[in-house]
Amino acid sequence: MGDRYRLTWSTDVSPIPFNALFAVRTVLRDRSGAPIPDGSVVVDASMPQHGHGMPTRPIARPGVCSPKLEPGAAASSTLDCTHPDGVYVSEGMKFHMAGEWVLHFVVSGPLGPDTADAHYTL
Ligand SMILES: [Cu+2]
Repeated sequence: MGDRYRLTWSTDVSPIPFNALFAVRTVLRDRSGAPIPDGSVVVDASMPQHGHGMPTRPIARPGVCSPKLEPGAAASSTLDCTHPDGVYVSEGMKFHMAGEWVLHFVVSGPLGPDTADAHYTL
């Protein structure tokens, strides 16, 4: 991670299961520790020693959404989504091989874009 954000992550199943779906929960904060609810976190993973990724494509949950109503306009189809407490969840992760994995986090938010990698050995 660059120096724009603080990122912590955990999984819904621990340790990460072999060849089974799991979700990653990321908490995004600024450097002072305040949660950032209005960013985005995209998670992917790969095995650097094998040159391949996961067999699945994870999906980032939109967070908590409500219709965005603009003054004077009819109901809009636009949704206004937020991530209370800076919590972002990506579902559909799967590590189908034992070995070294790297989780890739691509962050955007009010402080600009950033990325982070985290190593995990299954
Ligand atoms: Cu592999």
